[in-house]
Amino acid sequence: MKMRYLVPDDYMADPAVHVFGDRLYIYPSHDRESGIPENDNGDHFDMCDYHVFSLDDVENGVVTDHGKVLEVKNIPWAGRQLWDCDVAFKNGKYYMYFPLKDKTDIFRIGVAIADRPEGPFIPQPDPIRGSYSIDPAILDDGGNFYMYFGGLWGGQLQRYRDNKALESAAFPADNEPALPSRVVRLSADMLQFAEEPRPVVILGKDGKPLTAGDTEKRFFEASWIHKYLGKYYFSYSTGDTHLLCYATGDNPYGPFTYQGVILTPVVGWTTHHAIVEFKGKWYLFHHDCVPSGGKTWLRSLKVAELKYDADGSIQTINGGGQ
Ligand code: FUB
Repeated sequence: MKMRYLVPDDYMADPAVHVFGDRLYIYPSHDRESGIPENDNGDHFDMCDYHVFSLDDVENGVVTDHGKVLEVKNIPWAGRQLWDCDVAFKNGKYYMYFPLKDKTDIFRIGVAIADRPEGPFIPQPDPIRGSYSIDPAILDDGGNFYMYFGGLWGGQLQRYRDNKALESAAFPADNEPALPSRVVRLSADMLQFAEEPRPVVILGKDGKPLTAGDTEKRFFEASWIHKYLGKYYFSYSTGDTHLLCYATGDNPYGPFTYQGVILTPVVGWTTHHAIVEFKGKWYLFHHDCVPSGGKTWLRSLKVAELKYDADGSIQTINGGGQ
């Protein structure tokens, strides 16, 4: 199939995608022009609501916009910036996990609940206890639910070690292990962490953890997780080197071994994705800034078919940028 823009009339980014029933649901960030100048802190990603989209045929189907399903103004603990969310289904309810800065400008992860996949989602009064940073992605592993999260720079992950806030942000030296994404099992009621978050260690082919200086391979943000032929595929953005990469492992906690590039750089700064199987084909949902003429904070949703080689490797897709 050809790459396809999914929502040509609005700016949407950071897709999380799941099949619920016989439809595919897309949960993106909703980009907007708020006039905040671009900076390394990501202040220009000043989103204030989410829409949900669904379709029944990825290649030709009409994309239904289910409208606004959650707004910053209705979240009791809100400060600003609704970034990449994800949604999970358990026991008849849909749980949306979203990162948002609280009133002290610290990112926390909140939960909102709906009766239907298209929302509306009603937020809990407080963020998840012990949550921090951004980009939650949920794995339903046969009824056990795991959240992967974290992001560098504006995502604030460099402000934490061992799940505790540092007095000030600290990056490892280039030859030290890279800062990892985190994984944590969710509580039975889906509203809290059931344990302390653990590091998602990515090993190089030499069996050693990737280092902070290995910027074309190490984790930066945009965690996603899917299973293929019994293996766990952890995928992510390398941020300032603009690649989507993946690593594979044998269980949800890893370690994962680096495998390669899924998507070369797109037009824009951020790259972010979801991988999902629907009606017998695999798809990569992602975004770029072509329709906005390269404005990094106004991104558009795209989809391309994703293919595996016989050994389970993912074939690299050309993002068309840089
Ligand atoms: O959309 C805001 C941020 O940009 C996301 O949380 C990151 O993953 C990046 O795509």
